[in-house]
Parts: sequence; C-alpha cells; structure tokens
Amino acid sequence: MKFLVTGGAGFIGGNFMHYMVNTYPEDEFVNLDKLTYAGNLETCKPIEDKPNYKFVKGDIADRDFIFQLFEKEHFDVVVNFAAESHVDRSIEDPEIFVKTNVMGTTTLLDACVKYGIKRYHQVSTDEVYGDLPLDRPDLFFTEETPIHTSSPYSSAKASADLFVLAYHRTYGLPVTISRCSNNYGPYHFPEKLIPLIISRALNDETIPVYGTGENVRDWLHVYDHCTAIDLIIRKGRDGEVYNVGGHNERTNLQVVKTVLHALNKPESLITFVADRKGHDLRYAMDPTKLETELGWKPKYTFDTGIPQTIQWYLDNKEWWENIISGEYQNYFQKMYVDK
Ligand code: NAD
Ligand code: TDX
Repeated sequence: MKFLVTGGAGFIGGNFMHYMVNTYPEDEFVNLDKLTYAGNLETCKPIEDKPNYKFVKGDIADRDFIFQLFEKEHFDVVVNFAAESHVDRSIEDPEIFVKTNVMGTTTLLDACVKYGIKRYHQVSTDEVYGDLPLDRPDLFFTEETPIHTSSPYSSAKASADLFVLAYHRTYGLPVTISRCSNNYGPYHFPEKLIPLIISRALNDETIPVYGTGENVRDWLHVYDHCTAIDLIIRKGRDGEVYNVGGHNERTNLQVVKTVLHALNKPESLITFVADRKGHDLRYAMDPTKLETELGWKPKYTFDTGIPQTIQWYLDNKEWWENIISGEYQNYFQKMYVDK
C-alpha cells in the first residue's frame, strides 16, 4: 500500500513516520510537509535513507499542487496530521488555522474524491469536545459528546472533522477520525508544556504556569497514539470516530513538579503568569470504543513515559537546542516577557 502522510516533519507525524516506515517495510510512505516553524527535517533523519520513505515539501492547502501529487502518486491511504497545532498561537493569529486546518483538509478530501483512496484518516483532538468541569471527575468525553469548542485552534479542528464526516455521507469517502488527548514524547516542539518544562529547567530558567496551574490535561505517550492510528486505519470502521487516551489525568502543576523532581531542579523555578484566554479547564478521554472494538492497549503510563521522554531530551540536546536558539526566542519574548 502507498501512504500519503501529511505533517510528517512535526511531532506526532514524525513519530508516526518512524513507526510505520520501520514496522511496514513492504508499504511505501510519502511525507508531505510545508516545513512551517514546527516542521523539522532533523526529526526525519533516522528514516530518510529507508527505501520505502520519501519526503515532499508542499502545502496541503495548495490545490493545484495537491491534485498534481495525487495524479502522479496513486495513494491508497491518506493520513492527515498537517495542522497549525498550538492553541496560544491560534489566539494571537487565527487566520492561518482556518487556512491550513480547514481548507487544507477540504483540499485533501477533494483530491481523495477525485482520485479515489481506500482510507482517509483525520488526526483530530479531544479539544473539539470543549472542556469538563474540575469538580466532576466522573465525567469523560465519549464519541457521542457534542462538539463544543473554545479556541480558534479547536474550532478549526472541529470544522475539519465535520467536513470529513460530510464527505463520508455525501460522497461515500471511506474515512476514519481519531480524537486523542494531549501527547508527549520525543521530538515535541518546546513551545508545548512538557518539552518547555524540560528544556527550560535544564537551562535553570523559569517555568511559566498559566493561571492557578489547576487545569487538568489527560496525557498519552506519542508512541501509543501512533499504534492507535495504525489500528484504526487498518481495522476501524468507515465513517467512525475513535477517542484515544490512557486515563493519565494530571493538573498542570503536578506535571511541572513531576518533571522538576525528575531533573532534580527546584520548585522555585515555577512562575505563575497570566491565564490563557478561554483556557479549557479539564480534558479526560473515554477510550472504551477503541479498546473493546479494536483491542488497543497503551504501552506507557505517565509514570513510565515521562522518564523515557526526559531521557530522550537529555540524549538529544542538539535537536531542541537548535530550535530554541532561533526564531523561537522572539516568540517566547512576545508571549511571556513583553505581555
Ligand atoms: P506539530 O505542530 O508538531 O506539527 C505539524 C506539522 O504540520 C509540522 O511539521 C508543519 O510543518 C506541518 N504543516 C503545518 N501546516 C502545513 C500545511 N499547510 N501543509 C503541510 N504541512 C503543514 O503538531 P503535532 O503536535 O505533531 O500535531 C499533529 C496533529 O495531531 C495535528 O493535526 C494536531 O491537531 C493533532 N493532535 C495533536 C495533539 C498533541 O498533543 N500535540 C493531540 C491530539 C491531536
Ligand atoms: O507555558 C505554558 N504554561 C502552561 O501553564 C504552556 C505552553 C502551557 N501551559 C498550560 C496550558 C494547558 O492547560 O499547560 C497545558 C498544556 O498546554 P499545551 O502544551 O499548549 O497543550 P494544550 O493547549 O492542552 O493542547 C495540546 O493538546 C491537544 C496540543 O497543543 C494540541 O495540538 C492538541 O490538540
């Protein structure tokens, strides 16, 4: 089978490329990525010489380019990771989120309708469900929870999901959607909470915690997200949504303290800063459908995944030091210092 994987130079797409290229040597993988600030070909270095892997630079929202690529390559499966992924950036500048996350998705869907595919898989997020109250630990997001978004990022991701489902109903396109909780693991861009804590703590820099730090996220190691997507592509039912999560809920403050303790760094590095606008309170996934229908089981818990991730950042300093030494400095200054 021939796969088109978009956003494969990013965090989750990159991990997925590593996993798939190595697990399925008989399949072919084309990695299409625009190489935005979040795309990094260093992430693809370990697989770049594999015979079943190829990189193509391009924009999923560029219709002419996408149609030419489909005409030439005859894909069997499309897995769409490409997106603007950072909530804070979507609050500062929503437009590119509409262009890439919504119009990029509809462009890919149109190409799939025209050229035909066996499976289109959309990588979505728990954020499409909005948030849960902090005082109701008995509540979880299921696939039936209504879409109820908070940020420009989640609104764009939810719009894309609705188009994916509409193309299934209207044109009979064989689609699946996975909605996953917060990921962490190797190759995670240091603007996101966990790699931000690790990289800043290693440099003895302050850790900005939004608001009270009591907001709850449900954390999953990226490896387990990749195995879930692989299963859904191969065994999931057409037109279905699958929630992905491992029941690893932590407050942001718990996450920061866990990482600081593991690195032997003082809690005095914690600095409370202004809250994110519209900050979602709690995410918590119910992955029962994925577990019972497809037999998915995560390999990592938070307690085993965090030490593995910290070790990766210690062993791969060059990867993240290159990132935080460039344009990222201007971003950090704007977000946390100039405000
Ligand atoms: P990321 O920002 O690390 O990577 C996104 C990648 O997409 C980058 O390589 C970037 O260059 C590429 N890209 C951006 N715009 C593009 C365009 N127009 N055309 C082609 N490529 C483009 O993001 P991530 O954290 O790896 O997230 C990947 C996907 O998973 C996203 O769709 C995101 O919504 C979803 N998701 C993320 C999480 C999480 O915790 N990070 C959780 C659930 C779902
Ligand atoms: O410096 C920070 N301080 C802080 O307190 C940052 C960057 C974040 N936070 C808080 C905000 C959130 O409550 O930590 C939590 C996690 O923040 P992010 O890492 O920005 O992730 P989140 O907003 O939860 O979204 C992530 O998970 C769902 C991904 O970025 C999305 O792409 C995915 O869909």
